[in-house]
Amino acid sequence: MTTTEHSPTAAGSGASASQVFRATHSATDTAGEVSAERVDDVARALLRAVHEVIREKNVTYSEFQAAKQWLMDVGEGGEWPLLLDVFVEHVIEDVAARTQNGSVGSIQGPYYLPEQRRVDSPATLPARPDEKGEPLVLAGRVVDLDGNGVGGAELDVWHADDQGYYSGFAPDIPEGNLRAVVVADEAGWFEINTVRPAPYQIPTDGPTGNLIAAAGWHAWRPAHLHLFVQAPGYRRITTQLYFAGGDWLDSDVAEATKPELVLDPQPGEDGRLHSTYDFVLEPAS
Ligand code: MBD
Ligand code: FE
Repeated sequence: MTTTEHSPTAAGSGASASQVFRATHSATDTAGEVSAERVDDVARALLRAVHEVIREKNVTYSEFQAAKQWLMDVGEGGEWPLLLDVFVEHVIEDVAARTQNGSVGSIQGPYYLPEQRRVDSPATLPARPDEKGEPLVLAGRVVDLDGNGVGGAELDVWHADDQGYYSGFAPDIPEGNLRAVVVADEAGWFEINTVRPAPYQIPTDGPTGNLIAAAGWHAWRPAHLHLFVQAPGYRRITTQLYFAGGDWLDSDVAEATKPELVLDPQPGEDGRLHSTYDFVLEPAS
């Protein structure tokens, strides 16, 4: 998968995100086994909601044509994954959370890349020799619902750098940078050494950024770490961790923060920021 050679544009990161999505989700994965009844029910409700907005807001022909143009641009810019993950995924996650008993989750977003380097805990995420950003140590334990350690649990971690850019979706960042599958020890303990990421800004030069600017919104997500936490026999957790006091924490454009997910790292004697977090896995259904 070549995802590194893109210009620093919305089109570059959008094309990468679309390409990765297609490569990691087969058509049958998503659309294969949906009954006509379900499609009828959901698609009809969706269209009804659109019709209702048009009537309520007196949407005009010229606004309709502008919307059509913009939707075409979203597709051509490869921004469907970005747009949907920013504005819709948090509600999908809310619905999924209704049946979840382990740790609190959050959205996946568009920038996960599978098959990263596996590193045993205590682990250091792959980083450039001169990687910018405050050194950060996240340590904790993966446990089951009874509080027993889950040995060998995997923490698939990815996050933006000190400039808010993700490897694979911005130019000049080495493949796999600030991404790894960290393997907890036999008692479920883990330690992850990395750097504190910066907030993320949606590219302002693409259709998603155009909408945000046209509406007078802001384009920022607070700084965050992404994680999948998983072990055989357990339901996988998709989550994010944020930083107390960080910018945009109370106004995430993707509405994906939760109070339980906010870290408050403190400087240790080694000069690095330290934080702890435990993950609770429930059995797979
Ligand atoms: C991100 O980094 C992200 O986490 C989400 C959810 C959407 C866009 C960019
Ligand atoms: Fe992100």
